[in-house]
Order: sequence, then structure tokens, then C-alpha cells
Amino acid sequence: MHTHLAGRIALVTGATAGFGEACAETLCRAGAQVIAAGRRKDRLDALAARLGKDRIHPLVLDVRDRGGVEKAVAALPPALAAVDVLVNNAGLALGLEPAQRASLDDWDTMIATNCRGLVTVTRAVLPGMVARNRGHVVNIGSVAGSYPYPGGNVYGATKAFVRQFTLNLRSDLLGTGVRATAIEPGMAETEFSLVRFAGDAAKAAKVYEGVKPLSAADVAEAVLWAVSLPAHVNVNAIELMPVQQAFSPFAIHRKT
Ligand code: NDP
Ligand code: 8X3
Repeated sequence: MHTHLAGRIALVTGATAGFGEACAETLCRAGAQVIAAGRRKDRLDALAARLGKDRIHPLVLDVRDRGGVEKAVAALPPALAAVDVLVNNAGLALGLEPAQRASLDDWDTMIATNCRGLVTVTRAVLPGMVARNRGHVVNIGSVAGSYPYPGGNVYGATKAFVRQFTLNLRSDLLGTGVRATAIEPGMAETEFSLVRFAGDAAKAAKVYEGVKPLSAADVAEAVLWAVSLPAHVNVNAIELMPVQQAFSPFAIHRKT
């Protein structure tokens, strides 16, 4: 166990699974106190039981609930209120249908979670960071925010939002000691595909067939690196992919 984050407080959203859970564990093992947020209380409690109730503070939170987020951040115990690292990770993809067939409800949920939820938590935590002149906002984007693919429509667009919001944060935070980083992973095996395909485990497993995808721990390692650099260094963005993933050529539809 390293201890270089000792004394630092991290708030991780979506800490009940995948990247968020791995980030909570990695930051905790590096010495931080972690506020682990998510909707599934049983999983947060299990995380606290595993890593230590004095190290992990479970926070049941739906990032789409603006009032709930504002109240929860304002009500953090004084010892945990000065958040140093915010990992805005909560998010999801729903469906892989072309835009003309996709569900508008799914689109709404992705926008509400990946965009509105992310800015709501950021807006609640940021004033304290600026007042203390220290802090780091780490936003989990995706390669889907930079490269289009069929069926990526609104999901990819929400992640492009995450990338641009992160860069715009950098502009607004200039002159403060507060940092902002976008982490943009490619294919990673978590519960992501299970959620995308509404619990269809066979369809989700197919996504990773014959591939060694990124793991949640790989992504957490990138987050740890970015937040561990000296205070004068800002990593704007990290894009990472499995070696077995790359880019398609332009798609051309030819008339026959
Ligand atoms: P998982 O499905 O494994 O984890 C998603 C997490 O987000 C869960 O902890 C879930 O918690 C939480 N979450 C979802 N909706 C809400 C909400 N309304 N309020 C609070 N928490 C919520 O997926 P990943 O770990 O893969 O995904 C994490 C992030 O990484 C997402 O933003 C995703 O878009 C992004 N990403 C994923 C990639 C991949 O290939 N896996 C690649 C690139 C980016 P709960 O349900 O308990 O609330
Ligand atoms: C998750 C990766 O390629 O399924 O953001 O969109 S991808």
C-alpha cells in the first residue's frame, strides 16, 4: 500500500461497480479517504466492509437528483467536506440502435446521467475547491466522445460533452490551483455492456469475445497517475485503449 494520498479526500461517483469501484479501491489503497457514491447501497456497504469503514464513506446518491446531490454534498461530515479529488465516473450507455430507432427515454437517461449528473456534482463540489485553491476534477469520458461508431449516437455525444466540459473547466480554473482531467478509455470489461444491453448477459459477453479488454483496474491506474503528479502539472486528457482495439476506415456506402 502506498500512502502518497494520505490526508486527501476523494469523492467517486458510480463506485458500486466497474471503474468507480476500482477508483475507490485504488485511491483508498494510495492513502485517500474515499466518499463512495452510487445508488446501490448494499454494494457501497460491501466496499466499506472490505476496505475499512474508516477509509470508505458510503453515500447513496443518484447523480440525476439535483436536490439530492446538493444536499448530500452540503451534508458531508466536516472531516470529509474538503474534497480534494472528485472522480465524475457515474454514467452509462443504453442501447446500440441507429438514431432513427433508438429509444428517446434511453437518450434522456444518458443525457441526465452522463451530462447533467456530471455537471451537477461538479457544481456542488467546485466552489470549495476554488476557495481552498486546491483540488482535482477527474471526468470519465470515452473514446466514444472522439470517434463515431454506428449506434453510438447520443452516448458518444454525451462523452464529447464530457471532454469539452473538462477543457472548459481548465479555462475557468486558470489562476487557481484546481486541476481538471478527462480520462477517455476504450473497450473495458465492466458491467457497462450488461447495462447497455438491458441485462442480456450473453450479448454483453460477446462484446469482449477474443479480446483482452481494458480492466477497471487499468483505468483506475490512469486516474491515480493523473492525481498523483505534482500540483503544478495538469493532465488535460488521457485516451487509452486495449491493444486489440483501433480505428475503422471511413465507411463508404456504394450503390450497386
Ligand atoms: P458499470 O456499469 O460497471 O458502472 C457504472 C457505475 O455508474 C455504477 O457504479 C452505477 O452505480 C453508476 N451509475 C449509473 N447511473 C447512476 C446514477 N444515476 N447515479 C449514480 N450512479 C450511477 O460501467 P463502467 O464502470 O464501465 O462505467 C463507468 C464510466 O465509464 C461511465 O461513465 C461509462 O460511460 C464510462 N466508460 C466505460 C467504458 C467501458 O467500456 N466500460 C469505456 C469508456 C468509458 P449504481 O447503478 O449503483 O448507481
Ligand atoms: C465505452 C466504450 O466503445 O463501447 O465508452 O463506446 S464504447
